[in-house]
Amino acid sequence: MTMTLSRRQMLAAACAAVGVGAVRGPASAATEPVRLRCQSRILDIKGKAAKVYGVHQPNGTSGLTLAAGEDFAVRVENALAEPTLLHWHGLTPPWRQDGVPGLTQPALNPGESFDYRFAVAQPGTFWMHSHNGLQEQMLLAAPLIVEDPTDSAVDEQQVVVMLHDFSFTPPSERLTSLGAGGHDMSMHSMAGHAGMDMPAHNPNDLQFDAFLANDRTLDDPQIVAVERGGRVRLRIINAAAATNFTVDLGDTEGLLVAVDGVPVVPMAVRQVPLAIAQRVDIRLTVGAGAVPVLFLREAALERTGIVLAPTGSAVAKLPSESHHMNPLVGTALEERLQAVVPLPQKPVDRWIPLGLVGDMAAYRWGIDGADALMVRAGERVGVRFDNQTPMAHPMHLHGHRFQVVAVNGAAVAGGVRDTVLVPANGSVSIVFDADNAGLWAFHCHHLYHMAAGMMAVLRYDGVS
Ligand SMILES: [Cu+2]
Repeated sequence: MTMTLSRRQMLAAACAAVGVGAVRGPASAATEPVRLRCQSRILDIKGKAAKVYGVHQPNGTSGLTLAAGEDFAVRVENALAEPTLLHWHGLTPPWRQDGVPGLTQPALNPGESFDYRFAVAQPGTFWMHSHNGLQEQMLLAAPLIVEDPTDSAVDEQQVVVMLHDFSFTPPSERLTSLGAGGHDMSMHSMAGHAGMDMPAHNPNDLQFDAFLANDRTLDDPQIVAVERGGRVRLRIINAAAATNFTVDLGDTEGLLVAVDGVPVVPMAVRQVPLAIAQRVDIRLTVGAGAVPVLFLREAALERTGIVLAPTGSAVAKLPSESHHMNPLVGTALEERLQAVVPLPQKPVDRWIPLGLVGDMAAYRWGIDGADALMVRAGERVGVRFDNQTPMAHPMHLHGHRFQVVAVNGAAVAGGVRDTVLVPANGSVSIVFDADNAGLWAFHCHHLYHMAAGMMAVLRYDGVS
C-alpha cells in the first residue's frame, strides 16, 4: 500500500519535525529564562489513549534549542501531581544544577519551579530527562540541542528524533514484578521470536507494547518533508528506558559525524548501533525518493522509524516488524570511533576499577568498588569497568566527557562521550579529566538496573 501525502500534510509534518529547532530567542534570552514545564499529556499509541509525561515550553515546543556560547537559562516548572527534577544529560553544569534529586538538590514538589543558569560552551546533541524514580519511562524527557553557530552557514535541515520504549503497564508495577518474580510479568511470549540469532542470554530483560520515534509508532510514522536533493542532519537520541537500537538507513549512505554530541572522525554508515541514552549525529543527502530511517530494537523483530519525504515522493507503508532478527548492539562501532579532538596526552593519575555485578533472578544490580570513586580536582582519572553480568550496561558519568581508551582489553583512541556500553561479560576503560568539582551520579542508564542498585557517586575530595 502506498500513500501520497498532500502538500498540506507535508507542511504539517515539517512543522512538527522542526519544533525543537524553532525555539531560540534573540539576545534577550540571556536575561529571561526559557520556561520548561513538566506536565502530563495524552498520546494515541496503537489506538489506545496513553497518559504520559513531557517537557514543553509555553508555546508547545518539546525541549530546548540554544547556541553554543549562550547561557543555559531555564526555569523548570513542575506541573505534575508528583515531585520531579530534570537532568541535563551531556551538559557539564556546576554540580548543584545537575538535576539529580537527593544528590545535587531536592526534587521539585508539584507547583514549584527552579531557575538554572550556566554557560554552555560546547555544541552538540543532548537531552533532558527526569532523574526522579521511574519517570523517564513515563516519557518525561525532551531534546536539548546546542547548535554550533558556525553551522548556520551550512545549508542543511536539522531533524531531531527521540526514541522511546513504551508500556501501558505502570513502570513501578514492572519493577516490582521484576524483583518479585525474577522476570517481567508483562512479558509477551518470546517463543515465536526465538531463533538461531538469539544470544544465549537475551539482552532485553523487559518487553514493551510499543517503540516510538518522536512519539509515534511505525504504523503511523512522522513524515518529515525535505527538499529533493537536500542535505539533512539527523540528531538521534535514544531516550528509551531499557532498549538498545540499531539505526538503519537502508540503502542510503550517511556520514556519522558525532556521538553523544561530540565530533568523531566522519565515518560512512548505513547502520549505527545506539545504546540507551546515547546520541548520534548523521549527515545524509536525500534524492528524489523517500528515505525511511528505521530504529531496530536489539535482538528482536520490532522496529520504529520516521520517513524523510522529498517533495512529490510516494511514502510506502512500512511493516512494524523486521523479517529477520535485528542485530545485537555491541562494541564494533565503539572500537572504530576516533574523536576529532581527543583528550590531551597526559598520564593517568588514578585508576579506579569498577565491577558491574548483578543477580538476574533476584533482579539486583550493583557497582563493586564504588567506594573508591573519590578524585582530586586536576587529576587525570581512568575507570575500568569489568562487567561480570550476562547483560550489557550503558554506563553514564554526569558532569564530564570521557574518552574510551580500551574495549575488551584492546587499546583504542576512541570517541569522547558521556555514555558507553560495557558489553556482557566484557570490559571497557575510559579516562577523563577531573575538571568539574562536585558530586556526580555515575550509573547504568538502563532505568530498571539503576533503580535496582546500579548507581554510584563520583566524589571530589573536599566536596560534600
Ligand atoms: Cu545496566
